[in-house]
Amino acid sequence: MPEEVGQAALDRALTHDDLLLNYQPIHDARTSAIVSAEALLRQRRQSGETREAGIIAEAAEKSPGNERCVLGSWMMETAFRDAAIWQSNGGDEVRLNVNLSPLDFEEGDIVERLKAIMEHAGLDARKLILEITETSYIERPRDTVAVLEAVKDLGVALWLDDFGTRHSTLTHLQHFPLDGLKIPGTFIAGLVGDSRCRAITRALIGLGHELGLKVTAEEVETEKQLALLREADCDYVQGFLLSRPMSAAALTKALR
Ligand code: G
Ligand code: MN
Repeated sequence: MPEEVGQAALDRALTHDDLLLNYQPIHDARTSAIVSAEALLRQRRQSGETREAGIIAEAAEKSPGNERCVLGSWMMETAFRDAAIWQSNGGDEVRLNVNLSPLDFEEGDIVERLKAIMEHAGLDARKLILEITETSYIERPRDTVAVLEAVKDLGVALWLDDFGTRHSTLTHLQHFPLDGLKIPGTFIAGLVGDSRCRAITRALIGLGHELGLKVTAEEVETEKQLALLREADCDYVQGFLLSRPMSAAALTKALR
C-alpha cells in the first residue's frame, strides 16, 4: 500500500486510533536517575511496528485549527493520564515533558485547555514541563510572553527545546519566563570530535546557568559525551546511551 501523506495520514490516524505515545526518560547527569520523561508521538503500523509520526505532526501543523487542536488535546490527555499513573506508582518525583506546538498557543484558550486536562487526568501542574520551540513565536512576541506567563501561573515549568537551531534569538531568553533549555543533538553529536560543538555546548550550559535555567543535553549516545557534559556541569541528559523511548507501561514498571 502506498504511503499516505499529509492530511490524509492525519485524518486516518485520528479516526483509526493508530497513534500512540512513547516516553523517553530524562536523567540527572550526575546520578543517572530518571527525573522526567518526554512524550513522543508514534504511529502504529499495520505490521505492528511503530514509527516516528513526523508526517502526522507536520500535517497537523498545517491543518485548520480543529484538527491541530484535536491532536494536541489527544496528546495532552494521553500523556497526562499516563504520567499521573506512574507518579502514583512509585515514580512520584518523575515529571512529564510534553512538546507544545507553537500553533497550540494561537488557539487562545491554551491556558484553560491545559488546566482542564490536568484536572481531568489528576496531574499535578508542578510535575509537568512544557517544551516549546521558537519557530513561529517571532511574529507575535508580546502575545506569546503573556500566554507563557499565564501558563507559568498554573505552576507548569517551561523549557526551550532545540535551542540554538532554527529561528533562535537571544531575546527569547531575555523575555520568555523559562525554567530550562535543551541543547539539540546536532551539537552533542560533535561534542567529542568538533571543538566548535564543544565550545557552543559549554557556552549554552554556562548561559543557561547564568540565567537560572536547568540545562538538558539531547541525544547523548556515548560515555565520552556524557563525561564531557558532566565536566561542563550539564544538569540533565537524554539519549540512547541511558534510555530509549518506551511505552508508558514499560516506564511505569521501570520506576516501580
Ligand atoms: O525534537 P525532539 O528533541 O523532540 O526529537 C526527539 C527525537 O529524537 C525522538 O524521536 C527520539 O526517538 C530521537 N532520539 C532520542 N534520543 C536519541 C539519541 O540518542 N540519538 C538519536 N539519533 N536520536 C535520538
Ligand atoms: Mn522535545
